[in-house]
Amino acid sequence: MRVVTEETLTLIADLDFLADVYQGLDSAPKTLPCKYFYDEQGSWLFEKITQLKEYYLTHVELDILDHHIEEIASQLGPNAIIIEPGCGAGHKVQKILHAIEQPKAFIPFEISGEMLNHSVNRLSGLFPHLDIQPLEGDFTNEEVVKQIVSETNLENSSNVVFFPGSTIGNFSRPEAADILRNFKRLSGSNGKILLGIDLIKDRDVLIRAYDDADGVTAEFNKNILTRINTELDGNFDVQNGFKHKAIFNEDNSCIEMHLVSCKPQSVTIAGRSFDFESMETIHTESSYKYSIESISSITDEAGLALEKYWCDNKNRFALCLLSV
Ligand code: AVJ
Repeated sequence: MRVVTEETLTLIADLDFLADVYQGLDSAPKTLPCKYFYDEQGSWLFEKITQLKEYYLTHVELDILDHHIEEIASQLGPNAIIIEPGCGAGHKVQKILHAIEQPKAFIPFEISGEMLNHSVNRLSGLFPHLDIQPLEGDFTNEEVVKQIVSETNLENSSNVVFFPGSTIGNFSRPEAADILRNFKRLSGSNGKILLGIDLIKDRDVLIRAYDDADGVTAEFNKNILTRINTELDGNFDVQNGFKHKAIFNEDNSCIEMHLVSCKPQSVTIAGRSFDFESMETIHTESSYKYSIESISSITDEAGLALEKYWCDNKNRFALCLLSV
């Protein structure tokens, strides 16, 4: 085995990424963390996914928002501070900011400074009088959130934490409860959380959403290998070496995305090699699906009350209103 040389390491900008990739590929079964999907190309591919007809999640959630916006806005009340952890393109929060009376501030809360800039620029163009206060940090980290809450005095106001898109689905149930506890801290006194969850449904509908006919999701999944090649001096055969696969794990109510090795092969990453058997998989993402019952048991665990929820007429997706 070749050892990783000093020279190789100085070429690698993100050593956390390298450590996570080594750890994931040393595990059995092999895994890679889904947060690494989202470089520039990956974020663009995700935007493309949200426009696919098979990927019902985005358009159904937008429809629910449009349909019930007045009731949602009245539940959230006037003068709220809106906090959005992991802000995306901002199309959803835009609807909330339009509908509520006199939002006091908008706080996009993101780990990537680049994404934050993007979101601040877009929304300040749309809402020139809105006070926008970006926060850079990891909303999954309890210590980070505690520090922010005390430094920014958020604990003394009533805030709305907006977490749409079924992003909560990327976390296991215990992790999801921890994240909701963090959101409870952020929401302050008398605060609210508006949470988007994807509902358990027919297997075929779920699989199609994660394995679309145009192969956009396959490209999105494989992009993590391209990233490893360019950023970590890897040599994955992205085109022909691996195939995208989506399965529905019914026991866990969870969609799993995998990359399946098409042949026995060895791949080198920053000087270390990893062997793959034919058909061996890398588990790249879990996307948990909920029922109203299963989400309310998690909100209970986090000390939050599920006050109300809004669904589409086919019960595909739900927006849940939680209160402290
Ligand atoms: C951004 C986590 C909500 O799980 O549906 C889309 C990511 N993965 N297609 C999801 C994703 C494949 C998405 N989330």
